[in-house]
Amino acid sequence: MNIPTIDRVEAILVDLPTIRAHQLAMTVMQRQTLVIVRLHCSDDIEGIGEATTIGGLSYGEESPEGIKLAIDTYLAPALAGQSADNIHAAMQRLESIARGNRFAKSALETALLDAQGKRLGVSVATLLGGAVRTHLPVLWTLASGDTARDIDEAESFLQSRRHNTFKLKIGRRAIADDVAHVSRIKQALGDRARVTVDVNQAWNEADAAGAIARLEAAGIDLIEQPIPRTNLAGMARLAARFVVPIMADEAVCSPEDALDIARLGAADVLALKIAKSGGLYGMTRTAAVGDAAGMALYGGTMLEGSVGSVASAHGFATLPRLAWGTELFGPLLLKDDIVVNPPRYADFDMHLPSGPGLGLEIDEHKLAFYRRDRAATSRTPS
Ligand code: MUC
Ligand code: MG
Repeated sequence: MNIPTIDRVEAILVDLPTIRAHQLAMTVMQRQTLVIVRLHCSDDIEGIGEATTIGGLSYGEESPEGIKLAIDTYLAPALAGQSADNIHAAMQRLESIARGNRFAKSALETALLDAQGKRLGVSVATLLGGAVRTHLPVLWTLASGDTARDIDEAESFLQSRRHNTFKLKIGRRAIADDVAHVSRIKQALGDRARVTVDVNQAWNEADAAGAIARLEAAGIDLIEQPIPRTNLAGMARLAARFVVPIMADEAVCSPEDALDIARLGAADVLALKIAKSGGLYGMTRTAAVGDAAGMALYGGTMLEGSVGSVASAHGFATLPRLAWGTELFGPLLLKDDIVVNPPRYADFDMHLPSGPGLGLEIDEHKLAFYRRDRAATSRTPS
C-alpha cells in the first residue's frame, strides 16, 4: 500500500465581521480573523484546520499574520513530503524545527487529523479514542459593553433555549463599575442562569481579593483568570481564600503548566483550548494532568469559527469529565461562515457533526469572498 504524503499546505487569512462589538479587558473586537489551513495530501485527501486568536497581538503572542508567515515560511516546507498518516511523527518534526508557535501547530495538527479521519472514514473524536458525549453544553459571553443590552441578550437566549450560562467579560472598567454591572445582570437573571466572569488578567491580587469578595456575595459562579498568568502564588492565595471557584485560562497552556498549578493549588478549574495547547493532543494531555490532580475541566475557545470550534468539540467530547461544559459559541458571534454545514446549537448544547474527519465542508464561494488576499474589486457577494 502506498503511504500518503503531505503535498502542500495553504494558510489563508479570513476576515469575518462579528454580530456586535465584543468587549474584552484588552481589546474591542468588531471582526474576527481566522487563519484557515488547507493541507493537501498525495492521495487527494484534503484536511482543514484553523488557528485563530483574539485582537491581533493583544491576547496572545501569535497574530493571524504571524501565524500565516510561520506556516508559509517554516512549518509547511518542513511537512512537505512527510507521511500524512503519522500525525505524531509530523508534529514531532515541527517541534524539532520550531519553538512555540502553538496556534500555528494546532491548525496543522487539526488538518492532519481531519485528513486521516477522512482517509479512514472515521471522525476526529474516534481517532482520539472515541467520544463519550455527542453534544456539549455551550455558554454565551455577554460583552456588548452595555448592561441593559446584555440582560436583553441573556433573556432572549434563555427563552430560545440556546444558552443558560453566561460569561461576562470584565476588567476593562473601574472595579466598582464592573461589580455593579455583573451584580445587575445576576440579579436580573436570578437562579434561571449561571453567571461567570472572565477578567483576562486585568487585576492585581489586592484588587482581585476585594472584587471577588463582592462577586461571590452577588452569587457569581466562577472567576476566570483574575490576575496575571505568571502570578501563580497569588492565584493560589485567592483560590484558598474564596469558596467561588477560580479558573486558570491564560495560566494554563501545557501539561507542565497544569502540573505547576496542581502543585501550588493555583486554580480549581482549568480552561482547555486546543490553540494554546499546540493542538488536540496537547489539550488532552493537559486535561489528563488536571483531571488526575482533581481539578475540574472547561472547554475553552479563542473565538474560533466553525472549523476551530468543531475541532475543539471533537477533543472535548472525548474527555471523561468536563464539569464546566464549554464556551464553543464562536461561530454564533460571527455574521457569516465559511463552511457549508456549521455546527448545530439547540437545547443549550452544541451538537457534534457526523461524518468523517471534522465532518465539515468548506463553502468555496464564502471563502473566496472573505479571504483577505482577494482584491475588493474582484469580490462578488453571494
Ligand atoms: C477568553 O479569554 O476566555 C472566550 C470567550 C470570550 O468571549 O472570549 C474568549 C477568550
Ligand atoms: Mg479567558
